[in-house]
Amino acid sequence: AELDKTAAVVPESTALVPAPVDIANKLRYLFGRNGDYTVADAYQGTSWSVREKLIDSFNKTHEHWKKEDPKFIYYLSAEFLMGRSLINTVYNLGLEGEYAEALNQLGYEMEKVADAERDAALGNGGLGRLAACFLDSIATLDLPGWGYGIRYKYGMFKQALKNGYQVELPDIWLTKGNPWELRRDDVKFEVGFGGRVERRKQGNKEVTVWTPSEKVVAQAYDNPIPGFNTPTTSNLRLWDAVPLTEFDLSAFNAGDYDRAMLERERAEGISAVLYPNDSTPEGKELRLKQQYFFVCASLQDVLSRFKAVHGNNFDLLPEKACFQLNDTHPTIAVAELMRLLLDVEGLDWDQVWTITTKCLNYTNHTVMPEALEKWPVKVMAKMLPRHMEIIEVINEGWTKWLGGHLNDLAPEERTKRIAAMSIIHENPWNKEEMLVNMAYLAVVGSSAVNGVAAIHSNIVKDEIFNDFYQIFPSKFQNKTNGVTPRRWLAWCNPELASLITGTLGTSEWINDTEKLAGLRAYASDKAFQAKWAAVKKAKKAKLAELIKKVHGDEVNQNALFDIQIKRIHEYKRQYLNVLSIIWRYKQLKKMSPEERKKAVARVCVIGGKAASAYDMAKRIIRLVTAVGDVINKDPETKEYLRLYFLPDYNVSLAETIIPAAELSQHISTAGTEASGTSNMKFQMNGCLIIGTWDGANIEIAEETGIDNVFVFGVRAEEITQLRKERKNFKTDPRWDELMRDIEGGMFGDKDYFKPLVDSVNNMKVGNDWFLLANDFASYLKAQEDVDACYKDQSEWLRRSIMYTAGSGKFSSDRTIREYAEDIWHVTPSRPTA
Ligand code: NBX
Repeated sequence: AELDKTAAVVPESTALVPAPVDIANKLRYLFGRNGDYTVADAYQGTSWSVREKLIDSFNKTHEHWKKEDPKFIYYLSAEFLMGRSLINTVYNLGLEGEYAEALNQLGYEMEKVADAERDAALGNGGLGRLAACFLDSIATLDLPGWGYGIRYKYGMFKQALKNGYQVELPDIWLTKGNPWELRRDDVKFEVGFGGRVERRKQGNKEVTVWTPSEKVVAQAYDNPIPGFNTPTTSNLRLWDAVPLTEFDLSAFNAGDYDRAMLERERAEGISAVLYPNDSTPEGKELRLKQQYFFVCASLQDVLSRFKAVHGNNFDLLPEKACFQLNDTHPTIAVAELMRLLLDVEGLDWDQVWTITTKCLNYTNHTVMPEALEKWPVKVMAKMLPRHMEIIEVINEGWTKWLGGHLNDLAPEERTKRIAAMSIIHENPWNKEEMLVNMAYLAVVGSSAVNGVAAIHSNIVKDEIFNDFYQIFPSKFQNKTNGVTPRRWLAWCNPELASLITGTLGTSEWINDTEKLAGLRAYASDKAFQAKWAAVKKAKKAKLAELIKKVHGDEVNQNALFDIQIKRIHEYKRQYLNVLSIIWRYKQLKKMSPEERKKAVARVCVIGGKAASAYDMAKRIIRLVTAVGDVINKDPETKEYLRLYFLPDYNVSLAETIIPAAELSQHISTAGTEASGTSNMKFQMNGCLIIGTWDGANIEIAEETGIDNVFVFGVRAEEITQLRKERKNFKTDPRWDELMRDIEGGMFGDKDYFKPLVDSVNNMKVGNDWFLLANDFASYLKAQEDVDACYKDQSEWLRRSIMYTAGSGKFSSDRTIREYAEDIWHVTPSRPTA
């Protein structure tokens, strides 16, 4: 008999089950718990319950997109630094009332429950977090788009302190399961490595066949991304590497268990761990494998969906799909898309090149020359022999075309220019070795190339890729970064959000941050300032609680909370910050108790991870902790100055620190920080900025009012000359004094700090590359200006309000709208609610 199909229709998931019951059900049937819950249980029950609402919304969105078949943007990124999901999901879906109430009924507080979640830390820093903010905006703006990346088993290492030194611990984040992902057992692709390439005759056509010597399977996991205030829920598809066959059964049967396990380990190794380096490429074969692994799976996935709808009409591909390369990490996509269309689909070179370059776009995130990825031809030829061939052919065509294009140059000049622009070139440090310059491959293979802040995009055009810019000026664009105002203001600072909403009479600013400008009218209003100050005070109390928990110290909550949080790097100059703190300490020591009472008290916080192999960065961390150990114990000054290093800086910690900050430091050497994005998060939360004329600081100052920002230091245009002259630079006597203090052991560990002192003083080896000494005096002066301003609380509060009011531009919604219009050419497609 016919089955009654209607009976099999699943009801609207949990829609009819009240949330408290549903949470209890999840705990009972997924975890076998019956009452007597812990907070961790409450988190599990809540998130597995919320997950179902998320999946409903995800399914509706994707049914709609399947029907509409709009053009999609695929954001290819080796990193997505998502942080926690519970609060974000509940708030973005508008379920906060329901779940807060449900948890109350069960005897829990949403905030405490949310704290039980582990961060998804599949990224290093700015680049990875930017990708996460972009996904939030893509979904919120109803743009058909997905992220594609790697489901690392171990994310960014956890940082602990041992006697003040950084130690790295593995981030085992998946042990308790992950309610925010869906394994797609029907979405798997083979990815090959190594082997050989042959030409074969097929009829009257010659075809190329690549036979890899090693194969693994990419298994898809979907991570639904809820938009805010919209029915759209988008997707982040992450790939896990698994062996082709569960076991080599013949080996297993023969009792050769080691060999049976080997393939599994080799495969799983590919997606096992995130490389913890945020500025220098690893150069390891496994890293190249990771890059190819996720790019290959992602492109196959997109092409298979395309073919299901459009068959072999590949000329249509650029109208249906475009890919954004998040820095050079996914650049092998240029060769892989070529390979798939040439060898698998059988199209011809010219057609494939046109399609490929129309589909791809590249974002550069750094100006550091050492950060630009280059892979030895040897390594690539061995691991990806067909791709190496394709890159060689691309480069032949490119250099030949260049030759024609540059034919009015003198012959030697022309040869030089072509060599300088060749995708494959000699290693300048080892003439024997040839390298593939991934950035050049990305520039040549893309339609658009962009930097991430106005000054950075100019450096991209005028310096890093100037030769290319001269030839293709219209390829180069600027897309100033932004951050999501949901996570970074509304959800992490609900107290400030509700004050803003109450004052503006609408919460529309959460979708339209330009509306924050309405706060300018209240900046000098004493009653409003008092409310604004009360919010800051409450957030400072939370941070003080955290400091107490980590360091056991009570801090003066009336002190100025002064924060620098970001990866530890010489160019970001945490060292300069420490020097000014030491200077402040010494001044306090010289004062009489009466004079001290008039000084502005400060609680300084520094946080950030050092790449495991970055020796100098680790010494900087130790300097922070060593200086803190001395200062924080000094009975004469500890009321007025503290310095704490907060370990394991991550997204969640940032959500606590940023709302509490009154002053934040963005003090990179001018021209080195591509953009910075925490500066935007601080600005949104009414935190004043002390910073150099660098990255997005410049645009933030323009929007906030330049007089409201503490700007110091030399300008980017001066750097080259100043580096040349640094040997003859007359250092400030205060600088010399501080160097003697550190060298003399004022903070102990003098041998360990010696290389730090040398790094900014030993001019014989061309040191102080980041020009700390040059900016030192103007930095101290800017710090005095900070103190003076803080003494006038009304002026300080006025500025603080002006920061939030001026932050409208820095929503990632604005950034994504610009990408969508100028680069991707995708338009919104919203499912019906
Ligand atoms: O990208 C960062 C820049 O330093 C920031 O100025 C910028 O705001 C941010 C977003 O555009 N770059 C960055 O975070 N790079 C990396 O994380 C990175 C990671 C791995 C790697 C090289 C760089 N191999």
